[in-house]
Amino acid sequence: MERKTGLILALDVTDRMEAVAISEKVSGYVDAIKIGYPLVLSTGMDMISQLSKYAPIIADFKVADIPNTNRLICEQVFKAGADAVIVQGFTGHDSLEAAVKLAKEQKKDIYVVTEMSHPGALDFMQQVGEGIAKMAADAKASGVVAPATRPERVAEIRKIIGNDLSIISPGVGAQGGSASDVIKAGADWVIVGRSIYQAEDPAMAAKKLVDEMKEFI
Ligand code: O7E
Repeated sequence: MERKTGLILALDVTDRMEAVAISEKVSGYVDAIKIGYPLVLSTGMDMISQLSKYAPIIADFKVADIPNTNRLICEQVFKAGADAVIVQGFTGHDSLEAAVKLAKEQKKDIYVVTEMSHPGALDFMQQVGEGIAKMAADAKASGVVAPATRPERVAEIRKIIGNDLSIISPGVGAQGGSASDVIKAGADWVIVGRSIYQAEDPAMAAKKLVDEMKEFI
């Protein structure tokens, strides 16, 4: 994924027309559009190819299965036109490696969830986040997902993965994180949903975030 703005739209709307209208409005400000269960379950897998004319598509299915099933899922998602798939890391190295191997064969990307951005991530995920980051680096994934709500954790995770992997970071705006703070901490992209798609003017909201990050990118 090429970094021009540092912004990824999380398009968690459930209406096809709305999804297309918002994508059209913000396409000049985003490097990718992340879509997941809310939109795909309500509209269908063809949403991936429909939106791919506006930006590269990151399919957020947080894939978490045995190696063979991970591979089968990723195959279908890439076939549908996605450029990247999000997988969970807690399933371990073999499950991750199956997804990464397939992605490399198809010149696609895998991003691995380390520690999530919501408060409940402190119950279990934070304890294993650093280990997952190390595993993602060893597996040569394209990058990891780390929480914009905790920039200090993003900085820790950056130290573990070095500069070969990217960090994409959700939790800006509605969840309380700051785009410029997390970019300064070491993230390459912020992933933003509600602050853009629920805004009166989604293009203006996206532009504001891009302007805020510009000097740190
Ligand atoms: O809070 P919002 O509306 O800006 O949306 C954030 C998006 O990022 C939403 O799609 C949510 O599912 C996702 N997300 C998190 O909020 N926290 C995480 O830790 C991980 C994700 C995520 O997208 O993981 C894969 C990239």
